[in-house]
Amino acid sequence: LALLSDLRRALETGRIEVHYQAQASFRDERVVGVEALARWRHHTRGAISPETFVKLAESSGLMPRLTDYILDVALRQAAQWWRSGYGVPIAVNVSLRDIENPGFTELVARKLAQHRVRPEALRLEIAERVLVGDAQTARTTLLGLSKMGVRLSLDDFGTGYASLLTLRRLPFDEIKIDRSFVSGLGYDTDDAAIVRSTIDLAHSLGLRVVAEGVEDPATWSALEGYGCDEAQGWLVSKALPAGEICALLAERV
Ligand code: G
Ligand code: G
Ligand code: MN
Ligand code: NA
Repeated sequence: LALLSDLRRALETGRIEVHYQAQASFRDERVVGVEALARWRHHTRGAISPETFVKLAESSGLMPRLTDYILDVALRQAAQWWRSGYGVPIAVNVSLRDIENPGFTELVARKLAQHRVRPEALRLEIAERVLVGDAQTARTTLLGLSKMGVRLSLDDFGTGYASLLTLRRLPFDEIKIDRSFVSGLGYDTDDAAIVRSTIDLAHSLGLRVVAEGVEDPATWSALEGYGCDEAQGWLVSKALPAGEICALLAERV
């Protein structure tokens, strides 16, 4: 409970930071996107993992506030990068709580207008595991966002139960293969089979594929051979503060 009120205060006083992790194209190794990742350095407890405070926000009703905050920070940053000539689409994680809110599409439209960012420059990531069941409001929200031009990513793919039907019914244009499959590529033949067939399946449905957790050149080569589109992971960059990732953007966009 103390942590919850500290989180609320951190959001009010702007003490949640946003770091950015680059995504690179396999084709030419250029940076083609960044993911915004929330970071919280608690004044006495030190770094609190996003898993902890995202879960806390989710269970306490604070999620809309967190998402609103991250969208503001990330879109302000995106607008600045575009003005500087090295703009790339920026990805923001959202939760089921967000997309179940009937006003969410409108909120995103308002924020894009406020920060003067094109809808195509924003990507929203939704974890696969949250999309079980038939959440009709969530579906309506995703369709509205997609119609507006915002791009949608199915995150942590492989960890949930999204069926082929889900992929067909919802307007995703990208999946992100969870790093638990990617990290074993070098030695686990099952992981290799899963990753290869996931990429083929996604492509045949017209979806682009991002591999998460690419940490070494051998994994990069394997994924390149499977026809994967983009890599995110420590080999490309860690999640870095805006001031540090912009050097990479200036050089590799
Ligand atoms: O890379 P990292 O350890 O920061 O991320 C841990 C988890 O927290 C990931 O599942 C990521 O999607 C989630 N996460 C990080 N930042 C945000 C955020 O701003 N909003 C939401 N909903 N989830 C986030
Ligand atoms: O939103 P998502 O669940 O995809 O969050 C990505 C998580 O993965 C974050 O916690 C991030 O810090 C972490 N991460 C990103 N790249 C790597 C990597 O190459 N290796 C490992 N082990 N973790 C990574
Ligand atoms: Mn993500
Ligand atoms: Na993920």
